[in-house]
Parts: sequence; structure tokens; C-alpha cells
Amino acid sequence: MLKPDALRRRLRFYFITDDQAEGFSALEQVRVAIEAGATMVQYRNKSFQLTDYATVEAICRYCQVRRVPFVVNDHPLLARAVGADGVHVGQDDTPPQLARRIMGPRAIVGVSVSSLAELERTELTDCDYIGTGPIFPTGTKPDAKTVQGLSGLQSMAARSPLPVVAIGGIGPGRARDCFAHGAAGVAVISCISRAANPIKAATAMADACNVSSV
Ligand code: TZP
Ligand code: MG
Repeated sequence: MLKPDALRRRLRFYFITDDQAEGFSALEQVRVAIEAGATMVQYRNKSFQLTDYATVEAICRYCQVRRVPFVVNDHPLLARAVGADGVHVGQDDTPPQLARRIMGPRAIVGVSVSSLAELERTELTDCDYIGTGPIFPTGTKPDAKTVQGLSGLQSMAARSPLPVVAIGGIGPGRARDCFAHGAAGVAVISCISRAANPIKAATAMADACNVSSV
């Protein structure tokens, strides 16, 4: 289990796997991100099938060896089965309260919030952090809600009792802006998974997130 301060540090450079990256497997993506300094990893696969189970397990084991917290998007039962550190759920997924019951008291439970209004009506009792976005336009999530911009991020961070992770259209330059507007961390997919040079992109993210001290 991570204490709140340790979790906050871990959220800083949060890499999420891309299920649409041609010729770049989720495990390879995670290796590149962690090698560069990613502080937390989420497995996200919108068309997960049981045949993907071994991949999730391999990523989980790799994160354990590298001592990087690993969470699974959408599926608390999968998260629990592979022994992940936590789960991330959206507003239309398993409610955080049930995710907490499935995962146990020591797990990390994150919830997505797409606006200040949504933040105000979300029950956060069983949550450890919120993911908020899209902050900037993104091509990675076709059904993303309204872009919140840095001002939206700032008001949500000011209002949230939990650390806020900004997501959506973020790369190294915008990461710095997100931190300046109250984000505890930035979550990224395509700036690494679809970069011409993923190692270079991940290293630039690590620099922007100042993660050498985490
Ligand atoms: N939730 C809001 S935006 C987004 C998710 C999962 C996609 C983020 O991907 P990218 O490539 O970092 O913009
Ligand atoms: Mg979801």
C-alpha cells in the first residue's frame, strides 16, 4: 500500500498502454516508458479478451520487478487476478466502491472525472486519485468528453480532495503547464506509443516530469 504522499509522487509520470499502436506491443511500450522513468503504469485495452491475460500478467510482473505501481483500466476482476496494485475505473464502469471491495483495502483505486460538475457529484470515499480529461484535444480516445483546458484542470485540482492526474493530448511541453495548473501527475499514451522515436519521447517526458527524485 502507498501512503498518500508516496502515491502523489508515483502519479507524476503515468504511462498508459496503447491498444492501437501498430507493431509496438503493450509490454514493449511499458519497458520503454519505465526505462525512461515512468512512475506508474496502467494497462488499458478497450477490446480485452482472455487471450490477452498472459500479456497483462507479464506487464504486471515486469512492473513488480521494476517497483513501479501497476493498475488495470476498467476491469477490477482482471486487476485482482493478475495481482495488480490497483484499478482505474470510469464513470460508467464498476463503481469505485465495488472496485475497492474486489481489490481490497490496500489497493490503489482511481476514477475518471471529465468536468468540475462531474467531480462534484462523484463519490470519492473509496478512491485514491482522480484522472481528469481530456485537458487537450486527443485522437486516442474517440469518445472523449469536452476538452477542459488548463483552466478546467486548475479548477478541478483546486476542488479535488484527492491528487489529480491530467490526461489527454499531453506531451513534454504541456506536462509542465499541467503541473503549473495543479496536476499531481500527467497520464500519457500516444506521445510515447506513437512517437517516431518512443525512447526519446519517453525520456523527454521524464525530464518534463522531473522524476529523477521520485
Ligand atoms: N481519457 C481522456 S483522454 C484519453 C483518455 C484515456 C486519451 C489520452 O491519450 P493521449 O494519446 O495521451 O492523448
Ligand atoms: Mg473505463
